[in-house]
Amino acid sequence: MAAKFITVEGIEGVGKSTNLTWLQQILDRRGIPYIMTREPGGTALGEILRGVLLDHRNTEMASDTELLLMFAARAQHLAQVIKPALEAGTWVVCDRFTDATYAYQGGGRGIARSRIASLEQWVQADLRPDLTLLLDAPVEIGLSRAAGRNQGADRFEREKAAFFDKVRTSYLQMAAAEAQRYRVIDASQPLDTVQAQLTATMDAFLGDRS
Ligand code: Z5A
Repeated sequence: MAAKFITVEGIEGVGKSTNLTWLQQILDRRGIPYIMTREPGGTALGEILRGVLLDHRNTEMASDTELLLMFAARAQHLAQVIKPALEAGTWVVCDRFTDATYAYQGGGRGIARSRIASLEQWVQADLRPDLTLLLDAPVEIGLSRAAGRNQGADRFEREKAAFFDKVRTSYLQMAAAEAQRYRVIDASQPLDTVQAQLTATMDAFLGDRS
């Protein structure tokens, strides 16, 4: 099986970080070589851009600036980390990727899908994830879990529930439109139930590979 590119998506606080650890254990048990990375970020330069994007003091950032910075970080990430890993036969598990741009900058900020699609084509050419795990839960659950972590809210986390509703709707529309690539996990359930869904989903995806 050629190296696969797996992305994990979902709204704020839905449990991506928690379930990435579980996913890591599943891949370890199968002896699959992989790297875990994230967006925005994943490279030294990308992490600097992440700092700019998340800094709550950058209140004046225009939506187009936000969009272009996401793709600038992504171009670096693809060149420096993602493509070299896949070419070397190493699987890539990425905490968010371009679907987050469609959901947040498209659905949330209202930027036209066609504009995002042209940047996607420019930066990625034909590279797309092989599998996207969408952790889905109502916005109030995600926000209350995130609030429970007791960290200072970043620029996105300061958005209102209505923003995250649009983001969630956008993710669910993409999942329906691209059912081949997407697997929707009901992340509103207790953690052990979510993990069981994830295990079953990965078992089906990985098949006999050991
Ligand atoms: N962004 C964008 O706009 N455009 C783009 O193209 C990209 C990103 C790539 C940073 O992302 C921001 O960048 C993001 C979108 C934007 N902002 N937002 N919102 P991020 O992924 O780094 O940040 P995040 O979405 O805020 O993730 P997070 O805060 O780290 O949340 P999480 O990873 O999904 O959740 P968690 O930390 O695993 O869990 C939250 C808490 O809930 C924690 O205490 C857990 O123990 C608990 N938890 C988890 N699962 C459960 C269950 N099942 N039951 C009960 N409690 C649970």
